[in-house]
Amino acid sequence: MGATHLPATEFDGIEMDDRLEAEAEAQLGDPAGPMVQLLGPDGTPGADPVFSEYAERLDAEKLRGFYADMAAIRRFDQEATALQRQGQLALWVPLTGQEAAQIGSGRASQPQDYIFPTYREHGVALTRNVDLAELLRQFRGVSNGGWNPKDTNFHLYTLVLAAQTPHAVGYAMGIQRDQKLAAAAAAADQTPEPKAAVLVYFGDGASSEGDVHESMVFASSYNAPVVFFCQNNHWAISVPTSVQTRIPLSNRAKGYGFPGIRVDGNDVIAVHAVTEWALEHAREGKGPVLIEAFTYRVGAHTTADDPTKYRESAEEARWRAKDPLERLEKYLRAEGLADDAFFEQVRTAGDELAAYVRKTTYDLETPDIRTAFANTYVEAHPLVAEELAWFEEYSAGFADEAKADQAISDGTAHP
Ligand SMILES: Cc1ncc(C[n+]2csc(CCOP(=O)(O)OP(=O)(O)O)c2C)c(N)n1
Ligand SMILES: [Mg+2]
Repeated sequence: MGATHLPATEFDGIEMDDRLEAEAEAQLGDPAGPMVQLLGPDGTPGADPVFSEYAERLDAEKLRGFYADMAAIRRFDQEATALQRQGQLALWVPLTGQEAAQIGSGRASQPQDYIFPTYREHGVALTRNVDLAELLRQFRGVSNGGWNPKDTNFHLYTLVLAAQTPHAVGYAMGIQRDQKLAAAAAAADQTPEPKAAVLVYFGDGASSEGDVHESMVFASSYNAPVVFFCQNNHWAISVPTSVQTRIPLSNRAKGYGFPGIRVDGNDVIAVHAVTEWALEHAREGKGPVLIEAFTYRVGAHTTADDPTKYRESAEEARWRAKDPLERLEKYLRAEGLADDAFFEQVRTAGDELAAYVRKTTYDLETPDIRTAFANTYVEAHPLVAEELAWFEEYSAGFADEAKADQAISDGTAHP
């Protein structure tokens, strides 16, 4: 008997990697519009009839800020990975490679916008002033969330794929209705609130979930002020994007009746321009937009994953050559917008951030287990009370062991 095989899937042989993508698209007869790129991998600026204008608004300070943000979040990512490896976090979800997609889009948002992330949007969290140490609370298992979304308009992480997309559209429809009331108030001579939009993140894998389809139908039907931001990082754990779609994901928007734009997700300037345009479009009442940020997850899916089991290192090397930080550094240096002293200062700030995050993580207190029972229902519930009583009795059975452990650590245990 030969070796057993998994049945072949109908996707076998339809590889839409970088090289073949244009060919495959041409074959399908419905090619995407060109990918928006304003800064090439070698740091050379590009041009675009619509989006160059947005790039021109960026002054040197803004561009240096993008670099500093991307470097800070990459340093944070390294530190969190190390903390997980040292047993200080239960799990970590790295973002390396996706810094431009996240910093560019997050920096395009305004304070009144509301953001729904997945579980990898640490860079967007930085742009919304979420305390990065708080972000680690969930990954250390001491909190179900970690921060108060009302403080920053940055929602809690959602681990159930695509579950945040219907929430985001519902929220956007709420904004739409509030704005109608605000317009009425303005007519009565009160100052109107600034217009807001929703920015919702999801991955190439999540794009296959029914939730995304339903959300896009609702968003289109109601002309909701929402920007769908898909980070196509080429992998959904071990499943390549070619299994999720046979056409560029941005093309799907056409079927729903709103604009879809593919942008180079490793080009922070282009991502910022496209997202700024899309958020303006949504805030002005022109309806939803889908952005596909074409990027790459350089590291593992999570610290529990080993990508060498399912992809070639040559593919990783191809994408490392398109690194978002390196290309902006080249541009800043070539244009004389930043010097060695600036890059040194960014490195020092990154190390300080890492030290802060490490110390704060060590200091996080383990919550009293009773809070988990107390937070189950708003009011006391007899079944929960019964379960707590059982749990306390069960835990009391370990009291002697706990005492013995304490004595060992105090050095007062007798041999
Ligand atoms: C509804 C649901 N199904 C499956 C999973 C398990 N899961 C977690 S992450 C992931 C892959 C997601 O890939 P993608 O949407 O491309 O996002 P990425 O992790 O690449 O950022 C899967 C299948 C889940 N969390 N939720
Ligand atoms: Mg993915």
